[in-house]
Amino acid sequence: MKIRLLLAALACGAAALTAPAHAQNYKAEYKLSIVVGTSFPWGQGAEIWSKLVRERTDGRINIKVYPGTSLVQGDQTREFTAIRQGVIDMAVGSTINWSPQVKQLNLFSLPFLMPDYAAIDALVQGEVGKEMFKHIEKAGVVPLAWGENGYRQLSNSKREIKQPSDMKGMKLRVVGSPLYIDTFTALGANPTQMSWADAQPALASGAVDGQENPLSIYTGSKLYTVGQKYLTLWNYVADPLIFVVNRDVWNSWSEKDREIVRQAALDAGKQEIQIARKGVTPEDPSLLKEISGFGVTVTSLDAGQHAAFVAATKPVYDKWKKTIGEDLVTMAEKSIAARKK
Ligand code: X2X
Repeated sequence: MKIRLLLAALACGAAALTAPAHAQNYKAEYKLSIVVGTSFPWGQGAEIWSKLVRERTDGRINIKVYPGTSLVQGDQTREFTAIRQGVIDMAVGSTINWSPQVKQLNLFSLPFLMPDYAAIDALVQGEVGKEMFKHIEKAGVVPLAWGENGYRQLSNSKREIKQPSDMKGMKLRVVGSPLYIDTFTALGANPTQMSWADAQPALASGAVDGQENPLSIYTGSKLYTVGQKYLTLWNYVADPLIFVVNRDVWNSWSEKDREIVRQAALDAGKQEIQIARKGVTPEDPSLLKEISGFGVTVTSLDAGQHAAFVAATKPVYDKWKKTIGEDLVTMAEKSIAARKK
């Protein structure tokens, strides 16, 4: 009896010694980076993740959301490197912004690869998603879950765009990867790369004629108030979001806390995807109605018009298939062909 009590006391003592030692490695606050504000679906996903982690760890892991990619002065294509280096602890980031460092992420920016939401799901929730996570892991960051920014639609202040020739010479702001420069050059436009922070004043001053972004960002940023009165729905690319943690931060957490953070990311990602699709799907086009209400000309493409855009960008697709990796792109094409609609 005595021995058992003694052993129990020793065990408690050992736990008491290790527990505070571990907690000491925890930071008072973990910095989580996002590009847009917390009112956007993207930002809501980050807030949900933070809240779930705080609750489920009883405050051991306390996350603060930094919108506007402010931890890298708005330079969103430097975000991934900053996460790897530990300037940023965590992020919910777009595949586009991280594609300069992880070239495989350009997959989602291949023009007209993903024809519908089932195709996006088939990629991120399937084999391709797992493969992508291996590449991110290899690049030095811990990926946990997928979210979604969404199908990127084209807006401009000049004229209705129904065919590639309507884009001739149009100055369009694009982000991130040189793949976007190639795509818009192939379409006859005049693309210029800049951060989202710089894009908004450039649209307001008329320095650029147009841009491409998901409708939640178009409406959330009220781009119709800065002359972006023509909107073409062409679903040419969609950018998923990825919930990640810096590797050293990840390793500093207990096994139990890592599991909590991972599960919270999966839960938040699932919710975020639902929020991101609200009002912009064929089943629920309510956001489109709202946009038309602001005097915006909303253009949908018929099959022939769509085919003209696909044909014009086909050389870009073929070129980038090689850069991204033929095996990975073929895996994606097969996953999409086999998707459940
Ligand atoms: O900069 C953009 O266009 C945005 C906000 O959609 C991304 O960060 C990819």
